[in-house]
Amino acid sequence: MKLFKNFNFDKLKDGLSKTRNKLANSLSEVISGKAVIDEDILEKVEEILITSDIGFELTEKIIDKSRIKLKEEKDRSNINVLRIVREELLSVFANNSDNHEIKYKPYVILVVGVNGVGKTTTIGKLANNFSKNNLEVIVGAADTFRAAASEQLNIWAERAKVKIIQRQSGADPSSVAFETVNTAIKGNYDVAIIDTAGRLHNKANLMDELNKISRVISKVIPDAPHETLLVLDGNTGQNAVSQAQEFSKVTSISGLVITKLDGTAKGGVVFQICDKQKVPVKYIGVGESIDDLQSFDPESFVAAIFG
Ligand SMILES: Nc1nc2c(ncn2[C@@H]2O[C@H](COP(=O)(O)OP(=O)(O)OP(=O)(O)O)[C@@H](O)[C@H]2O)c(=O)[nH]1
Ligand SMILES: [Mg+2]
Repeated sequence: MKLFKNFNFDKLKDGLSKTRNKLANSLSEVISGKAVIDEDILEKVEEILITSDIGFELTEKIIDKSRIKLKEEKDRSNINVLRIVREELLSVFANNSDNHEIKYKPYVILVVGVNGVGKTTTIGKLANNFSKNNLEVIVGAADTFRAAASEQLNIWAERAKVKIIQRQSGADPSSVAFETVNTAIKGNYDVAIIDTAGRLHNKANLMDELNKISRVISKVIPDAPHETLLVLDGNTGQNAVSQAQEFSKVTSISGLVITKLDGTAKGGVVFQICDKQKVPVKYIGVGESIDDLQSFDPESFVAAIFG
């Protein structure tokens, strides 16, 4: 069974306009009109890449390759450098397989990430997309930490017209997850999505709780959760990079969701995270409304940034 594909290039391009300005347009400005690309220009390119949240290591890789290729090639015109940068950035996603397949029923998705990154909103958007594609969805409010969290998920569940499992705040998050997965089995649901509290990556007890939720789910279905999505706020740049590192140390992340890519100049961070984590980006958030979650497509993402 195929997962949904939600894709709107214009919306993506629109959302990434600040990133495009910072990255691609600045590169063009530095390079265009120059007959020969020399060390001075490469230094400027390097500076633009670093300040575009692509990260030091990835930038060095790109600059080294550019240097080698420029030596090899006779045509040192501006288009070449831009092409190298573009190719190298795209190659970061080489392992970003287009794995949008539901192989199990119920397909259990656990959603994790620090507070405020957009977990609950993403679940609402995911539920809506699945539901629109004729999949029966159930969501579980395992964020029992904050009183309003369950109500917020409930609002999304109503919008997406899907079932929700809720308990009073302070209840054991694992028990909510357990009940959600059990109800999914009994009710013959296709997808179960579990919301979790915005745990701080430096709080060991919260990380333990996350592992406990995972363990409890796998007691009901041995292979579950089939997907553990880490949600990162693209707008936080370097912070998102360190969150990805911290989370992958303690739990096995199968995919990334990068939110708030609308209106940020820090979209370059997606390259850095993917380069460091070797975990595929599955979805990106480009706005606050229910249709603003897109399936991540590397080629289109790069094309949207480079115009
Ligand atoms: N512009 C924009 N805003 C977003 C996006 N995704 C989420 N938001 C907003 O980010 C804020 C936080 O979203 P939540 O879904 O509550 O975040 P959370 O991770 O569940 O937060 P906690 O439950 O506190 O841990 C809300 O105001 C959302 O509307 C996005 O892709 N673009
Ligand atoms: Mg939440």
